[in-house]
Amino acid sequence: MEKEFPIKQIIDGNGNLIDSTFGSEITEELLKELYTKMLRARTLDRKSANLQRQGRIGTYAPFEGQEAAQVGSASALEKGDWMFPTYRDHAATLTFGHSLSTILLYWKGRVEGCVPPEGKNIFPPAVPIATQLPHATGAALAEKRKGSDRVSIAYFGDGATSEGDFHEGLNFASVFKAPVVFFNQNNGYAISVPIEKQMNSKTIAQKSVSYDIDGVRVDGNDVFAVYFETKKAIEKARKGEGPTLIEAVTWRYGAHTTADDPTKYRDQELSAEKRKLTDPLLRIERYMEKQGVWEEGWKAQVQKQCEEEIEKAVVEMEAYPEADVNDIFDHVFEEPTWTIKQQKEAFLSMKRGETV
Ligand SMILES: Cc1ncc(C[n+]2csc(CCOP(=O)(O)OP(=O)(O)O)c2C)c(N)n1
Repeated sequence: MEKEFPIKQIIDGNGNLIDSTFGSEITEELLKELYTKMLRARTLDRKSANLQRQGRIGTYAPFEGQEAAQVGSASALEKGDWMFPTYRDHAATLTFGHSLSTILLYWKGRVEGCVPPEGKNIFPPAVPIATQLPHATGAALAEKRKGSDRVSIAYFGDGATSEGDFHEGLNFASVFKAPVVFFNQNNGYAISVPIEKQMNSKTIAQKSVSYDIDGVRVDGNDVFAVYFETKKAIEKARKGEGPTLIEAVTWRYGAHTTADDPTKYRDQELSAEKRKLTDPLLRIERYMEKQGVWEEGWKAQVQKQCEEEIEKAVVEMEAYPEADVNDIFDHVFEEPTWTIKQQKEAFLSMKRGETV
């Protein structure tokens, strides 16, 4: 099966161009654009993990290592398309138009963090695993029925492919030829469970065979392989030729979330070793060096801009008016049940410092 789904690569870990099919499309402008987006996302990711440690936001799910998979795929979308992310896909939502402060507000537990900018179809991050796949298929089908050429993309991890919703989403999309791209980030683990302990399938891409849809496997740390393969799948969906399952093989360098300790289940030295050859940002730096277009000064300038932009977003997030605690109780049912009323009363009296 691995032979039938070879990992597609355009630039290898040392920064060599190994597939020249898209050679002329890899312009200096595109290189710098994708690199900047990845650096911006990485800067946000590191800042968010620090903010959590300082108690300024809640639990956070880092994505360092997965920037190429997310930035490459999201860059292939057009305005008006639909994005269905998980809790780990902020590089994708940022690339597709979410603001930095909105992403931070989400991790502060604010409902405002789920609201996309005007005209951008970005769903709130799915925390239940795989539930967003049938949603993505449904939205794609709705667009098809309306006669538009908009498409959906659903993001999910390797663990999600063991859930019923993954299979329902793919089956439905296959039967009704929905214009949807199922974008899997195979980062090797579902929290602490390595992929070998979770499934006997050798690849995620091969799961496309059951639904008779196209399946491809790409190096998820090669931003160009991801970008061009996703573009192909999106164009195919837009033309009415149905769904595709993309498996982007990647690795998360950090913890599952800030509430998790990867040293308990994973060899961290191996992870650090992997970074030397697979880091998606280093790969582009090496490629640019070989092309003679890399300048440390340019990187320092981009890094500085990203940091300033993120610092501004943190100020914006922290200046946000205090949430109304009534909201979490008042929007459950139209008429609150006695249990909700009781919970609300208990919570408010606790806030007043009374013993319950
Ligand atoms: C329906 C459901 N079951 C269990 C969980 C608990 N849970 C949270 S994250 C996670 C692992 C998900 O792994 P994967 O799909 O590979 O995504 P990753 O976190 O690696 O990006 C699980 C089981 C959940 N959130 N939802």
